[in-house]
Amino acid sequence: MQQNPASFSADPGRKPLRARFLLAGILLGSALLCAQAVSSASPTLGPGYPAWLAYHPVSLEAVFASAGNVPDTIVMLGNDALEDSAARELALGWRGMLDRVPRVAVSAPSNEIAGESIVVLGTQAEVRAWRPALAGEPALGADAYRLHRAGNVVLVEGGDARGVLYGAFALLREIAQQHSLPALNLRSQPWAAVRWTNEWDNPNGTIERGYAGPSIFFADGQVRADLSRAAAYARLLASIGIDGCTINNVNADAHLLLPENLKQIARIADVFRPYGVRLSLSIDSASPMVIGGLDTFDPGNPRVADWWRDKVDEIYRQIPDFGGFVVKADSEGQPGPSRYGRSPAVAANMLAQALAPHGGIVLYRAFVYNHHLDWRDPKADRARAAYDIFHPLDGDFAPNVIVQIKYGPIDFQVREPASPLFAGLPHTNEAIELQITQEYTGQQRHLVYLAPLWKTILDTGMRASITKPGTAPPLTVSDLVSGRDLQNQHHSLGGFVGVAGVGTDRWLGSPLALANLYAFGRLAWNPSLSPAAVSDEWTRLTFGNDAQVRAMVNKLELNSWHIYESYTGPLGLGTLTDILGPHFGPNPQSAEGNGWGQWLRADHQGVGMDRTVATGTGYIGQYPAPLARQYESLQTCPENLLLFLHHVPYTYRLHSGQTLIQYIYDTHYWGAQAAAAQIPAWQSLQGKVPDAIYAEVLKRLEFQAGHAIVWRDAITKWFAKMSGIPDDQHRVGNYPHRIPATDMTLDGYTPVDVTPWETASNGKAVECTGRAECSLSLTWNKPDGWYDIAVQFFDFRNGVSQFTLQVAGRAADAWSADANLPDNRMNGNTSTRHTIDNVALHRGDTVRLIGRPDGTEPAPVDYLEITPSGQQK
Ligand code: GCV
Repeated sequence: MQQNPASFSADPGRKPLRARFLLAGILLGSALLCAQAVSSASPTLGPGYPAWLAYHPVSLEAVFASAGNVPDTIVMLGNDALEDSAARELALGWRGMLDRVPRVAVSAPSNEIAGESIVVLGTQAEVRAWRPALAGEPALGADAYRLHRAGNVVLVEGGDARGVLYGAFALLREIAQQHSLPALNLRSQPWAAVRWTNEWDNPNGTIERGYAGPSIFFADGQVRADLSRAAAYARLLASIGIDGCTINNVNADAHLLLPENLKQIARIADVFRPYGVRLSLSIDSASPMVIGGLDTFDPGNPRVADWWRDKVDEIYRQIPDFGGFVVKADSEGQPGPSRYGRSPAVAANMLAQALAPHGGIVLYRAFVYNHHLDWRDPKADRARAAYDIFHPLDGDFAPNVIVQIKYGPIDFQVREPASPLFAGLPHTNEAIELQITQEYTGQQRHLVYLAPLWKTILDTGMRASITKPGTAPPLTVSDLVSGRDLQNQHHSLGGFVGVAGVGTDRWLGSPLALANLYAFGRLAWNPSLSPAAVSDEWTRLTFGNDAQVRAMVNKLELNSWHIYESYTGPLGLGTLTDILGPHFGPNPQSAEGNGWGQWLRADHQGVGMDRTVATGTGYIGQYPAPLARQYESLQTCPENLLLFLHHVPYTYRLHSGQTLIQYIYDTHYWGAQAAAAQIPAWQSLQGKVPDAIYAEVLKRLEFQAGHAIVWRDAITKWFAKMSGIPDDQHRVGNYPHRIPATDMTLDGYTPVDVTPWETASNGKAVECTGRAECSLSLTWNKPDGWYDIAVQFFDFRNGVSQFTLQVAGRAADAWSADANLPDNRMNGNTSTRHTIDNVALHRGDTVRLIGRPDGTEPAPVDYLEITPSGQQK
């Protein structure tokens, strides 16, 4: 039964409710407008891209047993903005999934609803007041919800109004997955109190480590006039239980705290509020000097404390539900309390004191380290820093301070062990910092579903329980960040922070990367969920319930981290990317010989940091004894962390019997092949997923397959040179189908050296400068046949060079170097592959590549690879 919105009217007998009922009508009207926007946007990737809130049609019978049972009325027991959002969301879901337009009513006396199927939304207190017998026992806590079916009532009951909103999203999730509702009875509460994203947005609209376009909050030094995307983002966050968002870069601009800017920032808080998302700010700890006119920012100075107290009071006048501060201090050039010989605890507590009267908190980041370490010192170790600095302060932090700890001791690498600091703060609130934006994991150009990586950390058993020593499994990282202490009691605080980096380009740019934002929220809510379950949920919500789509998308997501790890950094060595540049392409040498401390310690005999207690930096000794014992010994150290913890000879035999060096070669070849195999896997879904999403994902997977070859070749060549040990399958450095550009006949192109050498054939490529057009050519002198021609060129961020490939004088293909990759030099960040399949070549044909430079991009080319069609590359 389809209701016409125009027929909404209040019950004439219940006049006092009329105004509220009309309000509901207006709300529903806006919900419907929104619904239209969502449904027309869903097949596209435009501004209204709905991500997992796509609300695809479902089978009414599967969900409600029969179409007649579908509730057509949503009753709000309360009068709260969050409950309004819940009702609006249900209306959207009903429209998209059930093709119904539900009536929204603001009260539900029992005589009005007798016999009618209804959804009732209310807090536990409201449900008790309405129908005491329906209220759940035991009491629901903050943000918790209960979904319950009793006769004709589908109850969405919240511990508070936010819980009602979360319950509404949970109900929609159930429906979207076609779970049967008649026996609905589900309670859920968040694992940890703090579930925030950190956005690293700058006032000028850029985003540090963001890979999806400009900021949704700021442009040109101002808060955006149009905050509709910020509101839509809050809705996405609420749908996965995220309750806080820090809107600016941890490398913070103090000027955001100026009164005129706070007024504007309050507008963002206003659009977050209906979704229960509290706004917070990253701060520059030197603000009292930078914008406050003081001559010090010493946290021990009462004038500084007064300045912060006044500033915090001012913030709360503008933003009454302000969440608090995130602090990056004494880190990577940011000022901090060390300037005055003060500890992080002194700095954090001074801020905490200002925030406490308002209920605000401080998330003080443990990412504090010296980036001018002496790399010649074999005992120096950046991985030790967080524990060395923060462990001695355990117990010194105020109750509204949380120490925010990156998941690993270095920096969001493709694999790291859990930071030992999680176990080192038994008397301090802790949060784990995960990274949703793929800084070191392919920048959304490579498919990497991060939930399996995060789970390795969250599930790491860190500390034995004191109440049941030796009997219970050790407390895991997820236990510790939930606020459980050694006595297994809860601290008041703890949680999850996800560095999201969403931008205007459909949130994360890559449609499949959105599984990471979704997974972050779901794991922050319930870290015992499996990555597979979360992927499946996300897939069904995003693409619907088609079995083939589910199976394939899940397979792609779940295999992706392993594939990426295989062709980047092996066995815990780190991502092996360009750490002095954009952290994207291969450049292992960049990690060595500088003060940043991401050293590989590779030499001609072996590789890996010796972090043992016996002979190394002693880092392993920061772990609790059982874990330290396991990590210390080569025999028991998990092999996937081997090179993080030990310096190992290339000839060392892994448990499989394979040598370390051969393992590195083999996994890199396997990884590149597996990346290529993702393309036909995705192609099998053509016509089954929206065309625009299909095309966008295909484009990214094709890029990834080419870049995986760049990675494979660079890393294997680098290790072959370093170790002097050849690949026993003769693949490394031996590319029989490749013709380096420098070996071809050049017309206008000139050879240049490429740095690092391993990212181009023989360390050289060709560039076209001072001419509008250059070309390189060869005469085909192999048998006639069908061939795939891969052109390896460099695609800079600036400039759009044009390429044309001609065979025997006829154009075989033409393309633009328009990928906007994160560098303007020839190297592993920009090396790109364009493949033309099934080209007929005859002996004697001229194969010519014409390049037309654009601006500072000189149409650079590395090589052509001409392979019999169908043969592995
Ligand atoms: C915001 C890494 C990133 C930086 C980031 C820093 C941090 O070093 O590369 O861009 O700065 O981590 O987390 O503070």
